[in-house]
Amino acid sequence: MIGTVSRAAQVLKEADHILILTHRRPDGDTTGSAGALCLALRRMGKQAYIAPNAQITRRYAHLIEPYAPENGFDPAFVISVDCADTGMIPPEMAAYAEHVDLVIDHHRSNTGFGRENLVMGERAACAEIICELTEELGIPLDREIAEGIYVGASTDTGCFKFSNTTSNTHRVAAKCLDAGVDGGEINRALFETKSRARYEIEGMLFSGMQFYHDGKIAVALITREAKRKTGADWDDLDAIAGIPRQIEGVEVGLTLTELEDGDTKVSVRTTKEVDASAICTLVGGGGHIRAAGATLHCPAQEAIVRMLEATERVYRGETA
Ligand SMILES: [Mn+2]
Repeated sequence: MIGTVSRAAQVLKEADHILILTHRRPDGDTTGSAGALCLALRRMGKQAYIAPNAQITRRYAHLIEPYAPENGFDPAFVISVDCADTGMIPPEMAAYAEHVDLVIDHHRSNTGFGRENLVMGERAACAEIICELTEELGIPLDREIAEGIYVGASTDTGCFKFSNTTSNTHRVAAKCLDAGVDGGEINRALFETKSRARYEIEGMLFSGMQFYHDGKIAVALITREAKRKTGADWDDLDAIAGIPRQIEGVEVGLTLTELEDGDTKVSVRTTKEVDASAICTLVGGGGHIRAAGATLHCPAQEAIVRMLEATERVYRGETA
């Protein structure tokens, strides 16, 4: 852990005119954490806003869009949530990336790029840290604040299923339920409902899956053409990287997505046998032990070769 919850709370008590930053390709954790924190700060009587995120999707828009800054707002204090490094901060927020006053995050790879940093790598979701912070600040957990925290905890743990889920995650979720959050409804919307585009792209992903290393490595490719054909957007692709690992015997699921600019986004999901972040570190990315990622500046076929090489190196016990 870098920094303490009590130190972060003390810093927040003194702060005002606050702007909260979320990460690129915003997920439920960065948006839920931002929304809950913004509300908590407002309950303390502070002026607090969330910077608009150009890549926000319909699934999570309601968590941050109501808190967009008013015209002419000039922040005196900047907070980032769920961002491991300045590279994760979207380009439209670049002016603030080098001047973050408080970093709140749970990525073990966090570089500590803030003036103050609260990084708790043992937490499954950044939202868990937000929950502890609100308690330290003495802000009662109401239904509205709890909804953001619950969405963050649920999405970063795959609906409380992934191995990163801890007793603390469940305690945080229990507090949110006590505050009036409808967990069943949130999880149905996030995990039990799929768009037509998602259903079609999953079909393509399953039929095109390739296996290596005695079936222990599965590679799925999402091409630009598949995205165009199905009309799938980032929202439809949310958490799709978990699919290859669902197949029995697969220890490493590599999901590659062709980006519009010619780069390839890679998401790695592993079972307990393999360290996903070790694989991604070898190709310039990072992340968590079971879920990590990287962006490779090459076409997808070349990216597949490089990822297979990196995975084989990790199997041989080599590290970066
Ligand atoms: Mn997170």
